[in-house]
This record gives sequence, C-alpha cells and structure tokens, in this order.
Amino acid sequence: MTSQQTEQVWKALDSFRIELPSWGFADTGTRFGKFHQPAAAATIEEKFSDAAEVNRVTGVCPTLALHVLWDFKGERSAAEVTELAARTGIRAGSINPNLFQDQIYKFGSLGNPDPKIRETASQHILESIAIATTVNSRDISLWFADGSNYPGTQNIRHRKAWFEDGLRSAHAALKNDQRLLVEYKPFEPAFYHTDIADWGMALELARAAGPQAKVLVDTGHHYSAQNIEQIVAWLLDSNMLGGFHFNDRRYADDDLTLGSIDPYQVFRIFHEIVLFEFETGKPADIAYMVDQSHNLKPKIEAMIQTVTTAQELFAKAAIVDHEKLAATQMTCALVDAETCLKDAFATDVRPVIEEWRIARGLPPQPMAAFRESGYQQRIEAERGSKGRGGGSSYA
Ligand code: PSV
Ligand code: MN
Repeated sequence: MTSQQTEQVWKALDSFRIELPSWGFADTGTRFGKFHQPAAAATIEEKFSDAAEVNRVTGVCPTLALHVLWDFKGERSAAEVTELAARTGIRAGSINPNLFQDQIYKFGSLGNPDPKIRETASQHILESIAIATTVNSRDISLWFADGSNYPGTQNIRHRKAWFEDGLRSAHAALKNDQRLLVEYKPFEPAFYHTDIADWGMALELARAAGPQAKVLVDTGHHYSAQNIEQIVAWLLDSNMLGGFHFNDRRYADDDLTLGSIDPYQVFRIFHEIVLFEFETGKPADIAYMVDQSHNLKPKIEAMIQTVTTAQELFAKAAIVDHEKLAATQMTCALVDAETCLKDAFATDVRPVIEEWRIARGLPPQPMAAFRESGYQQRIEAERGSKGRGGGSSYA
C-alpha cells in the first residue's frame, strides 16, 4: 500500500464508529427453538458489560442500541440506565420502541384499524422518545411488523394514512437534535404485504413525518437480487440516509455475521458512502449499527468478528482511487473502472489496521485479546448457563 492509502485508511478508521445491539448479547433463537449459550446476557448490566468488553478490544463501539421492552420495562428506569452507562463507559445508543410483541399488535400497531391500538402504539413511541431524551440518545429507531397475510384483508391506503399520522405525531415530540429512523422490510412476520416494505415507502413516510426523520437500511431487509448500494447512493444524495442495521444473509433476514456471505456487497455499500464524502467534502451523517443475534456462534466473539470485518471492508473502500475511477467512468472504460474497485477490494488492509490499532493504544488483534483476557470464562463461572432470558421472544 502507498503512504497515501495508509493515510486514507487511518482517516477512515478514525471516523468509523459502530453501535452494538443489546439484544445481540442475549439468548435468542429461531421460531423453531433456542439453543442456550453459556453466559448469554440476561440483564441490562450484563449486556452493557459484554458491550464494554467488545469496545475494550476494538475501541470503536462506544454505544449500545437498546430495545425498550427488553431493556427497560419492569427492569430498569431510564435514569438507572444512564448511571449504568457512566459506570461501563458505554453510552446508550439508539432507542428501539417495541411495537410488535404485545398481544394487542396482532393486526398491527400504527397501521391497526382500531384507533385505540394506534393510540397505544403512538403513546409507546412518545414514551420511547422520552426515554431517549433521558438517556441522551439521538436516534429513535422504528421498525414495524405491521402488514397482512392475505390479499383483500386490509386497506393498504388507509393504513398508509394512519402511518403518516402516527409518524407525524412522533416527529412533533422530538427534541431539536433527535432523529426518527424509519426501517423497512418487505416480509416477515407479515407475508402478503408489509406496511413499510421498501426504501421508497420508508422515504415517503420519513418525508411526511418531518425533517428529522430519515431512512434506516437493514442489509437483511431486501429481496435477494436487490442492489442495496444503489439505494444507499440515492438516499445519500437526497440527504435521507439515517443509519444502517448491519448483518448478512443468504435467503431472507438471516441475521448472519456481516460479510460472511457477500463481503463484496458490503464493500460496495461502503464505497458509495466514501465516494459521497469524497465528492461532497463532508462526512455522511450515518449511524452504523449492528443488528445480529447469533444463536449458534459465541455472541461476544461474533460481535468482535463483525466489528473487525466492518473495519476491513470500510478500509478497503477508503483506498479506492476516486480520480482514476471518475476518469474511467467518464470515458466508459468499463474494465478499468471495474478494476479500480476490485483492486481496492483485493488489497490486504489488515497490516495497516493493526498499525492503526497499536497507534491508538488498542490490541492489534481484538479477537486474540478477548480470548486471552479470560472474560468469557469469568462470565460463564459467574452467570451460569441456563437460558436466563433477556433477549427477544424469538423462540
Ligand atoms: C426486524 O427484523 C429488526 O431488524 C428490527 O430492527 C428489530 O428492532 C430487530 O430486528 C430486532 O431483532
Ligand atoms: Mn433491523
């Protein structure tokens, strides 16, 4: 690598922060069952502690995304979470309302035909915004399971209008520096129509909600052949990309480790972001979040693997030769243009990342540092392994 490329990688890594999900440290499963893991986090203290360990060895994960129902209700008040955050050195990240688990949401939340249920859903979002304010979180991240399973069973346009109402009232409650992130997903748990099925619908709804609403791209929430980097490029261009939920997939929303199936796609997404920043000269205001809950891989190791993979792919995107790329694009030198991307993707950036870590006082190899620390053995001895709950209800 040239010294200019090394500099580009260091600069990129200095700016790249990744938010971990609290639910990624708890026992979760599939709809067929749960395999319990030794010492999976069951309490919010344990989730903060595990996240702090990932941050200790990687140095780039200072915030933890929280799910309101799983992390606050009946367990901890927002004020207590603030204290916990201060103690562990991990700040509360995005706040995720839960609008899908309660029995009343069987036929939807903001899109439910029953106005009382829509009102309850709205109230929950407002409470979540209040929690975000108390714990000093910027983003309130909304995902809705709303939809229907059979043609003709719901009025799609009425539901759209109810969503607009609900999101507008949520937006009105935001503080000036807060954002609403609107996540889309084409299927699951609804299998005929999902109310916010794709990025176009999320974009329309975010615009209807107000200027502090942006779109959240979960990489697992697309049809198989979809060109996600094009969506990213369009959202960036419209100043409507608020954040990511990272994971990889082979078939559906598989929640696999980022880059495990298609690292080139993640690289291409990062390339669009880095290119946008290069051309506009300003940083893209994006929350990079992980949304994975591993039911087979050891959870903390899987998170460390995710973070280091994300750094590698981001670093590769940072060394694309933008001038050469622009010139080859303008002359339609197709092979040369494509090679520009491929050369960067094929470059081994790991030695430079190790140097960067050492310079930043971090362990050069986060996974090895974690394994040497004895943290996993310690929590297994302390917590035991009996599937103590604390995660989602996927089981
Ligand atoms: C839905 O599949 C989703 O991606 C949403 O972001 C939820 O908050 C999260 O998963 C829960 O695991
Ligand atoms: Mn998600």
